[in-house]
Amino acid sequence: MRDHHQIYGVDHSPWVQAVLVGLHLKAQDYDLTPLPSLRKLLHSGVRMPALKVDGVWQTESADILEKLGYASADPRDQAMVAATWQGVLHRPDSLLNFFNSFAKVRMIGASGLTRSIRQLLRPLLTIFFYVLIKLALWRLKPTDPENFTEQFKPINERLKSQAFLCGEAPGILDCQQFGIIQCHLSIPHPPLVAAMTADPALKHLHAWMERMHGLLQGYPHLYSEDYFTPHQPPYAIASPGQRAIFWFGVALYLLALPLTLLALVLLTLKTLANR
Ligand SMILES: N[C@@H](CCC(=O)N[C@@H](CS)C(=O)NCC(=O)O)C(=O)O
Repeated sequence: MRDHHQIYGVDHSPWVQAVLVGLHLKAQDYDLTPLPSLRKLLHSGVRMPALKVDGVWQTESADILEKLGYASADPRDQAMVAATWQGVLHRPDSLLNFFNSFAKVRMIGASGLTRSIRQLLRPLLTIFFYVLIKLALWRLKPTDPENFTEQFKPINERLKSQAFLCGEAPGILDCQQFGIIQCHLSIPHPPLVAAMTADPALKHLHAWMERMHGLLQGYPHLYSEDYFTPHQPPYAIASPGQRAIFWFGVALYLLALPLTLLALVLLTLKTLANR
């Protein structure tokens, strides 16, 4: 029997993507909401992904994937995948692009009115994540590598002799690696995208992406749909009306700046307290 899961998260997040890919590969149904419910907010703040398994909130993507039946990975292999995260802090390079890409994330389910109310609340989360990444940049002061190809070479090497990172069938590492690549493509940084999708030095990685594409027919959170074959239908974005509501929300939060700052501090405290 297909299980039906409620999951909170935005599909820009590599960890949310990993869980969604894991669910899709196991043909499990789910509803994804890009706004946490009040209950989830009180439980673990805005940290994503979050999925209730047997009545208990799970907020670690690897734990969620293991609960879904994927075998855990060796820590060295986990590190190999995590090493391909360089470049992710370019997401807020353009403020407008960052907010626009959040505005485009579609809300599904619920009535039109409920969706519109939720859409008005979402800019607050967008501001939260924008500030979070800007703070990380300020604290870590990362510098770009000479090229973005190097970080993918161990993955590419692994895929020379096997179809998937976990062997002959996709496993937890494949979900996580695919999630990181979707994250990179959700707000593209051109040098990173060029390395990842077109550098011939990564041909085994590209062949693996095509295998994953083949398995993920109908997956609605694909940001790589144009880069690899088999091509998939374009990513379905929020309607112009829903995007307008999002931008109206942004204006409201800016007009009520003191209250917005207070809400951001409360969200941060709640999220930190539950880490
Ligand atoms: N180790 C966690 C990482 C989750 C994570 O860092 N999620 C980010 C979004 S990409 C987040 O919610 N950050 C907010 C925070 O941690 O305060 C997992 O694999 O699920």
